[in-house]
Amino acid sequence: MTLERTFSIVKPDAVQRNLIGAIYQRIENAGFRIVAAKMLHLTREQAEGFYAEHQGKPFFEKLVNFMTSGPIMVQVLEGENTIAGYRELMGKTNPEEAARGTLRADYAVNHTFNSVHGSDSPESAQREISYFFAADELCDRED
Ligand code: RTP
Ligand code: MG
Repeated sequence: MTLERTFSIVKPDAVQRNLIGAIYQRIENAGFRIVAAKMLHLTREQAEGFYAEHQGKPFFEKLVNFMTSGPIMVQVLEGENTIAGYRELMGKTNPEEAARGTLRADYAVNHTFNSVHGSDSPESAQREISYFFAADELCDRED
């Protein structure tokens, strides 16, 4: 079995509504292991750097304002096929298009306040994990 890691955020709208535990439960029920986690309140600079690929898009300002509006939980998930599998668990960006039973269908408020983030490729997973975590903050969960 090849273990794959992805980077995940519980966004400010979900932290504010006390949904950290519910979302962690769904992540663990889906078979992913949390190997690192912490709570942060992003600065504008951190949010702009994290979402650099979206700079210049019409929703960029709104996204940065949202992501700096309150604390978030950042975590690294490990398991089989974790990048694609966690994207599937999240559902589509816009909750109106997200499949039933996905995190966004169940928890997102709208297209921007959509409760969770997950890396979209191995390259972004690596970049995003190292954006927030040092190598020694990731725990070995192979058991
Ligand atoms: P994420 O990066 O947060 O996992 O979400 P994603 O891949 O599904 O969506 P992406 O296209 O990367 O967009 C990043 C985040 O920007 C906000 N957004 N708002 N039209 C809009 O109002 C709009 N489009 C995107 C969402 O918070 C989205 O997750
Ligand atoms: Mg994305």
